[in-house]
Amino acid sequence: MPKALITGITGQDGSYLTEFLLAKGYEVHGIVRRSSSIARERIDHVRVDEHHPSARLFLHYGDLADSSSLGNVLAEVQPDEVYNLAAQSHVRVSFDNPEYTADVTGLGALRVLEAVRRVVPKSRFYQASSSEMFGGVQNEAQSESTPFHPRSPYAVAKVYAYWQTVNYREAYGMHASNGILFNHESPRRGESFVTRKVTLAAARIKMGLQDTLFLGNLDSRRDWGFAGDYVEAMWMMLQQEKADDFVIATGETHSIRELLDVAFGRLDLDWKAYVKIDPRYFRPSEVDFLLGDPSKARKAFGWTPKVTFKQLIEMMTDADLKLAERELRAKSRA
Ligand code: NAP
Ligand code: G4F
Repeated sequence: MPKALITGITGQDGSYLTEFLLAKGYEVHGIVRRSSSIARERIDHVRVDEHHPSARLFLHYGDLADSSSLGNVLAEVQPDEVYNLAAQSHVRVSFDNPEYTADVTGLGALRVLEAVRRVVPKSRFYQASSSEMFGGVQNEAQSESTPFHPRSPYAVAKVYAYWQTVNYREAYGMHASNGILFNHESPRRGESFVTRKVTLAAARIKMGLQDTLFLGNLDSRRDWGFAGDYVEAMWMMLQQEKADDFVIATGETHSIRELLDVAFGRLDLDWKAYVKIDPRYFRPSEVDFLLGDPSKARKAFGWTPKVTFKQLIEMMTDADLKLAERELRAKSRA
């Protein structure tokens, strides 16, 4: 049975990748960090008693800031594939916590790479690289050959991790690949990213639980896909004979205003009556335009996205409406 180790298993992508790999017959191990309250909702539904003979999902304490924990877990698990998804992944927050972001998102990747090189050098490695690395103003589709121009501490850290991954491939012959993923979302997306913030607010407004939605820049454009489609691309990359770097995107770009149209429109609401601009949500430097060209991945291993932008936002809005209905029921019982 193949074994995979996932850092960031409790995050959006970690949870979808866990489901995907378990369905493929993998034994899945995840690194979780200690926190004062346990936040594992995204994987609770797939967790069974780790001591049960049929268990195939195991969690280990570790942290990307702690090399010893990474080496110890790798030595214990001996994985065939390592997916490095852990990060301080919020761009706005990276301006407030630049050094921490550099440590976890940048150096953290180096710590995982170095532990893999020392402990399980034959293991295949996936680095969660980001379209934020392209950053600076461009008006055409971004591909593997587009130069990087990072515009936040987060993006700078991701560029560092990207090049460390390339370097470990070239210097040590490791099977190490970068997935340069454009924004991908789902009902499990963190509530402070713009898609989820919008779909949750639209649903709560519909249920009378909220009356205003404060947002920042409505003019930026993103290439938004569905996280469930994107984790398949991560796995496909590691099944290639040769490691390489691939853009994963839909090839379509949409503005925040279009996102608002679809989410509020789904609930027969006009967003203009509820949205207010709050300067706190603007960034010191913005990435105005992201549009990915995924043709290299399509040619190399046949990956294409299945869920459209409209389907994605409607899926998220419907899921958040259920949550809002539950919240309202709980309130009226209290
Ligand atoms: P996410 O939901 O924010 O999940 C991040 C994960 O990293 C969580 O499991 C978190 O654990 C863990 N983590 C944070 N700091 C850690 C540390 N010091 N040690 C160990 N684990 C730590 O992010 P996501 O959307 O799933 O994204 C997955 C990866 O892809 C990230 O590296 C992100 O930067 C990158 N990426 C995401 C997108 C996107 O659109 N989603 C696009 C391109 C690249 P807790 O649960 O304990 O917080
Ligand atoms: O949803 P966002 O916070 O995502 P962002 O900054 O594009 O980063 C996400 O995607 C990256 C891939 O390109 C990942 F690497 C990264 O880890 C993360 O998952 O913001 C999207 C856009 C920005 O232009 C932002 O300025 O939405 C704009 N926006 C407008 N109002 C807002 C808000 N973003 C947030 N989070 N909150 C607002 O109120």
